[in-house]
Amino acid sequence: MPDSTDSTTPSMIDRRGFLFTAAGATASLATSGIFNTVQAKGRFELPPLPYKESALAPVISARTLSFHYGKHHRGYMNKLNKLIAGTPYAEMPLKEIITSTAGQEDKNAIFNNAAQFWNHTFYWNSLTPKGGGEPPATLKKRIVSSFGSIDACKQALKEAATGQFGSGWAWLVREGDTLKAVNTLNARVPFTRGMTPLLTIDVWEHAYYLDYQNRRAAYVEAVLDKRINWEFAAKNAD
Ligand code: MN3
Repeated sequence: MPDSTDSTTPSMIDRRGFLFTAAGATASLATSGIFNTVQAKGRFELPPLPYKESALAPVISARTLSFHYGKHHRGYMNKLNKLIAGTPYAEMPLKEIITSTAGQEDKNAIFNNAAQFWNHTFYWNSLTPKGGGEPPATLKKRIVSSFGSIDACKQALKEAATGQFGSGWAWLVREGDTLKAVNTLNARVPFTRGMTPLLTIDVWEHAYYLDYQNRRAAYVEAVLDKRINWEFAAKNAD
């Protein structure tokens, strides 16, 4: 499925956003650690999966993960590396490439591949073999204050996921002091709109079609109940 035009309005980078450098030396946000190895010598490299390809089964099969990580994620990275070779983007941190190309028609290809490369790295870390269950206490408190209950938060995430027409992503985000469930189309990211992502669920068909066919809701429910990484979300909420 081709990516389409991104019309996200570019905005400031969240002050607590990713500050990792090309060398991966500076990081103000817990999640930035997961990106530390992705850029070296002007080329991005595929960060290792945080678990084995079979570790999320049966919720997400090894076959799905193998294609999704090995073909899709790698494919976005390869295209990005080709597109930025010999340009000033080759010297930029990934997040800066995304924020500086968002909403620019003539930079669509770079935006889409850079954002998809970032989104997938964030997605792998949003999942964990022993996921689901109760969020850590501090995050739980914030969820309850924003949504009313954990179940209501999961329901909002499910609605964001199933309500996304076509390809995209469902996200738990922090905007100011409030947590929200939002979705984005195709490659788009919440941080170009001043929202801090806490976790994400890929709702492109390639994320679930081998395991669930057209049943996106069943995939999202299983992920939320058994594989969602609340610890990761908690680290990103600060
Ligand atoms: Mn995907």
